[in-house]
Amino acid sequence: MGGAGGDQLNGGAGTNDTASYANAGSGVVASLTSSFSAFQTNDAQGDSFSNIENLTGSEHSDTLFGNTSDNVLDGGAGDDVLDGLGGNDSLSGGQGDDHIYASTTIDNLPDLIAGGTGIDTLVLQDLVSGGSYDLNAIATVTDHIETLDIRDGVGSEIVFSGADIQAMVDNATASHLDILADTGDTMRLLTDPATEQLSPAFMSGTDAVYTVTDSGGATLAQVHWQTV
Ligand SMILES: [Ca+2]
Ligand SMILES: [Ca+2]
Ligand SMILES: [Ca+2]
Repeated sequence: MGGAGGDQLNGGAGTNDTASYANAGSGVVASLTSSFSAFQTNDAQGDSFSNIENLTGSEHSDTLFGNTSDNVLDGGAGDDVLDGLGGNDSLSGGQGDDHIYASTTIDNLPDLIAGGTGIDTLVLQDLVSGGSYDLNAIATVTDHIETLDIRDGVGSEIVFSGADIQAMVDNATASHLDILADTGDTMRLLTDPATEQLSPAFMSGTDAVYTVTDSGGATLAQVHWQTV
């Protein structure tokens, strides 16, 4: 546990060692990637980590960076920012309105993205300009996320099913996902049009609440597309 002042934290052998700031009196910026160590603040300022794979934040608003290995980042309470920086990470926001960054590349698919309580945002990274990304893989590992942010400066297509939105938001047929998009982004239902439909039909550039309905017209989920 890193207290005030610069600490050298060494987890020793094993692949599941945690540096915890759970008792810190204010939020910390902490990074397992040493090149970001100059950005560390408060109880994490001056701390260096070796053989540490995981970080636990305080009950205040923290920013936690992992490294290229598989990390467990737990923000705890407060409005936290979590970025695993590659590998198969487990990223838990806990209480508060959190922002969790995750790569869309297969090799860096997180094992877990858990928003916890609050209004939580998943920021997708590494989307390909002109490419199409199936949300299913990341939706499968995602819980309690209310907002999807794909504003990365490139135009890409997001494809999904009603089940994917339900898996991400975890509110059954009342699942409502806000999507924050660039002007060049589009979305499409991946499923057979005879099975699921968007109502109204998606119009690129039109910000609206789109309802995913099943073949009988029943609501499965809603997507609020917002170009901002
Ligand atoms: Ca926190
Ligand atoms: Ca990582
Ligand atoms: Ca949260």
